[in-house]
Amino acid sequence: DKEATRRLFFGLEIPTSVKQRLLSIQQPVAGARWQRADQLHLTLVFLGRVEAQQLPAIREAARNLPVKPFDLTVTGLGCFGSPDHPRNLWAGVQPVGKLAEMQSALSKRLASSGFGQEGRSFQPHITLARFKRDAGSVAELLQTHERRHAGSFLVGWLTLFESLPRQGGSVYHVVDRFPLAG
Ligand code: 2AM
Repeated sequence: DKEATRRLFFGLEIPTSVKQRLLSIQQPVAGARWQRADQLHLTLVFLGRVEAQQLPAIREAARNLPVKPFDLTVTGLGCFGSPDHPRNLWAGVQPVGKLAEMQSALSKRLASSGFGQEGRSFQPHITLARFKRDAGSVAELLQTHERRHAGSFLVGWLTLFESLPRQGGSVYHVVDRFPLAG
C-alpha cells in the first residue's frame, strides 16, 4: 500500500551560504530543471519506499556512527550523461575519502539490519539541475565553472530525508538528524 510507505534517504544538508554560491551558476539551458535552494542536498544512501514499522531499525542503524566530524569542500562541476546530452548537472565534493568512509559505515549498518542497497558505487554529488531528454548542451557551462569552489562546511551529522513528489520537482523534508559519534 503506497499510502503506508515513505520514500526515504540518508544524506547531508548543505549550508545556506554554500547553496547560494551553487545557485549563482544558474543560467538558461533548454530543457533544464534547475533545483531550488530547498532541494539541494547530498545523498549518502537511498532507501526508497519504506514501511513505518521499519523506521525504528533504520534510525538505530544511523545512531552513533563511529566517524569523526570532518570538513567537506564543495568544488567542481560535472554531469551524468554527456555535456551535450546531460541528464544531471552536479557539484562535487572533496575529500571524497572521508565521505566514502561515512557512507560505507552507514551502508554496512543498514545492510546488517536487512536494508540492502543496490551495488552501485558511491558517486557523491549535489544535483543542481535535471534535464529533459532533448535538452541543450552544458559543455560551456562546465568549462566556465569546472573548478569553482562553493565553500566548505563541517559534516557533524547525517540527515534522514523524506522525498515527496510534487509538481515542479520533489520536496525534501528532514525526518531526523544523527550526530556523528567518532
Ligand atoms: P540524484 O539527485 O542524482 O537524482 C532523492 O531522490 C535523492 O536520492 C536524490 O539525491 C537522488 O539522486 C537519490 N536517488 C534517487 N534514486 C536513487 C537510486 N535508485 N539510487 C541512489 N540514489 C538515488
